[in-house]
Amino acid sequence: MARTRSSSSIRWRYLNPAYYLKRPKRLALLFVAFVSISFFVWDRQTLVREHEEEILMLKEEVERLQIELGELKHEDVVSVKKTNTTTTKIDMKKMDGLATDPVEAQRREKVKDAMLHAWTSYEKYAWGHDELQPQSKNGVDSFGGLGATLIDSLDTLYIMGLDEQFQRAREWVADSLDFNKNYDASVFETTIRVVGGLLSAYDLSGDSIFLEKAKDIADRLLPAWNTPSGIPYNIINLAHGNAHNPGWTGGDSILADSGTEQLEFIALSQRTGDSKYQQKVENVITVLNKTFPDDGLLPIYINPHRGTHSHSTITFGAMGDSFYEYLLKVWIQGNKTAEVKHYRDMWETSMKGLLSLVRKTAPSSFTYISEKIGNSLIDKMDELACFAPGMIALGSSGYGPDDSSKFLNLAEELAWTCYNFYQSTPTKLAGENYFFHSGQDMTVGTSWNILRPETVESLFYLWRLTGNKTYQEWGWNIFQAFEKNSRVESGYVGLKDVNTGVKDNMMQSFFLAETLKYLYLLFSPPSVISLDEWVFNTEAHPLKIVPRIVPGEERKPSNINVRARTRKEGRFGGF
Ligand code: DMJ
Repeated sequence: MARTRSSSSIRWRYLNPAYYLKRPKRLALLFVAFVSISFFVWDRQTLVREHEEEILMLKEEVERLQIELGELKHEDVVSVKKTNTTTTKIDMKKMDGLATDPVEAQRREKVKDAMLHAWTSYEKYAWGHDELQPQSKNGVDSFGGLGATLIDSLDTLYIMGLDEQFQRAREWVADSLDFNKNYDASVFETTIRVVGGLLSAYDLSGDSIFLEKAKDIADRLLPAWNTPSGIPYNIINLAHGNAHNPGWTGGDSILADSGTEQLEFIALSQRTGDSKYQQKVENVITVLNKTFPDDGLLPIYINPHRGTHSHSTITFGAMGDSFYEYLLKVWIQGNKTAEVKHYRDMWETSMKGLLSLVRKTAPSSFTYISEKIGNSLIDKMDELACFAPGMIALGSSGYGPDDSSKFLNLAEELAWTCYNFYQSTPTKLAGENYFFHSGQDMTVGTSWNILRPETVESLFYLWRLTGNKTYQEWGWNIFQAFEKNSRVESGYVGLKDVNTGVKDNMMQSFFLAETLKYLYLLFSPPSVISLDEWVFNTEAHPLKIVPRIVPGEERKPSNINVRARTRKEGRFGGF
């Protein structure tokens, strides 16, 4: 017991301060131990606090990224994944969830409703025919019975998410579309509407039936290029392949009709891997380039035997227009590479020529593009030439900064003039062409309106390229004028006279292919058919930009849409 008591009192003496006061070394040791432990604990706590702060920050970062990812996913639904080798598809239904301006969304719906009205009327009264005559409620075969309106509408239906309508049209293409017609078809019209419409439907949907049909009709058109110069005849019999030019041209080929097949035939070569289509149409540009004038302005008639131009009108309107448009667009379609540089060069030369045709009205100083015969300028501009502001804006970014803004300004000035072609009439719809007499600004010449798209096409490009919402307002005003004057019980009609509003009896196929599509895109996010990934043919059919094929070095076709896909397979392109 005595031993226990004495060892316990020895243990407790360490708690007695007097013990340390007598032993300063141990006191110092104790102090050092206390400071070290305190520092260690403080250090741990600081670390924990810092980690907690870091975790909080990371959590916030994760949340922010999740929100961004959500937004990007929405974008992806309506855009097309940029890839050279995968099929693309857009699901427009998801657009409803997009956080766009509510006014834009409402306007987009109104345009979609207009398309539905036009399409439903066509389905009801003109199914399978080229065009609908809405007043008499019947179909007419203005293009040989190729279902022009149906084919022209495929991509518009697809982009608008009108799936059932698209599907019914697809079945007609698969089961009833027959090109073996003893009919003298326009090479130009058949190419831009039928080849272009089918290729666009193929690029969007991935359904190989469209490519098969595009190849079928292109093969029937191809003999038109078998001329001494390679400049095509503009008319060909679809069953027999006999080609010729219309009598009223005096045997000549028309500039626009001969130089507006490049995009479609190059696209066909890319998708089939067969360069023969591309070779025929690119040769036309090579031939024209040999005698290309310094101002890049070609008269509208070309001799298909000699490959030289005849003395005739120079214009950015009827019969000239899309030749210039395709010089620029083939350069874009060719990824702006060295291989297609001559297209850009020719286009820039033509733009110098265009500048020489630009004049201003008095008293309001509207800028317009005049026409030319010989050395004389004619103060006239077609509404058809109102595609030019869009084309100039599209090409402006390829210049250096000074020229770029100069051309963009010109595009904006011309678009203002074109918009005023509409605003200056009682119906607020443009006539077919305008004359400019000093002191009177603009006067309608031919006063019909056949639902043409060129002005809204330019508004679409200008809105996309400048972000200026004014162009949306102008487009909306034009749309409302169509609604007011052209909408009838069974579709849409043109006007015989924009002054009186008297209606005609024709719903042109380009109203569904172009006018309504450009209006719809004017109120859609820019990622829908992005201009970085698609190029529109002159009938507003978007073609996917893919790598060029080099003739003579044929390889596997560009692998966009190489296998048929049904809509049930879901989205592709990474949505
Ligand atoms: C369309 O067929 C095409 O836009 C063509 O280039 C010109 N004419 C019509 C529309 O007006």
